[in-house]
Amino acid sequence: MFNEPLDIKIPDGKIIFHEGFFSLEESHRLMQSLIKTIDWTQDEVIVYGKRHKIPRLNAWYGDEGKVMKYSGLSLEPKTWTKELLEIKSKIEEASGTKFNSCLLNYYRDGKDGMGWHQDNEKELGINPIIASVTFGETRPFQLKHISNKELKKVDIPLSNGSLLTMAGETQHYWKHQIPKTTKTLESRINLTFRQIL
Ligand SMILES: O=C(O)CCC(=O)C(=O)O
Ligand SMILES: [Mn+2]
Repeated sequence: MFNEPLDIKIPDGKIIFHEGFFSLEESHRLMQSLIKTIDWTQDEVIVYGKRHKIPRLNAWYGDEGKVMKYSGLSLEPKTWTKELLEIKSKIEEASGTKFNSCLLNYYRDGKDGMGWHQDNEKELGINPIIASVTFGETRPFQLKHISNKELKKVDIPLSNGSLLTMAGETQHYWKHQIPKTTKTLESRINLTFRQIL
């Protein structure tokens, strides 16, 4: 039923969605250990001169020296944990791609989210491959084309244990977001593996 990677056809981009990439049992075990072992923080950003806490917890792990610039933040990576290396090696094997960094986001409930953005920081290179793993609650991952208004929004429900890969020109032409909702939701952890040049 699950376990077949699906090519989600979008113009000007490449997206592969693999539902049930991790089994339910693995997903549960990994989510529980990530909650405990990751050094979660709630970063602040400055928008129009005012400080705001971002609406989620986050963490940055990776190879030494791979500094991440993200929404005006400069994050030094923490050292890989056992679970992160386990997840990384599984997705590297499946995708045939190596990753040296991982941004983790912990959406505590529906009030946490992430606004429209592109993962187009210059340290990711021209056409980055970004592998996104979800544990816990299903949240809609929405994409909208930056200039072609004829194209409909794309909405992919990222379920527990799923792996979504963005590649090709996706980061040039599409923005993505995890919308906030007033619905009562359980928590969700997302990991985006990246290759910082
Ligand atoms: O939580 C998600 O699925 C998206 C995360 C994301 O877009 C990011 O970390 O840049
Ligand atoms: Mn992103």
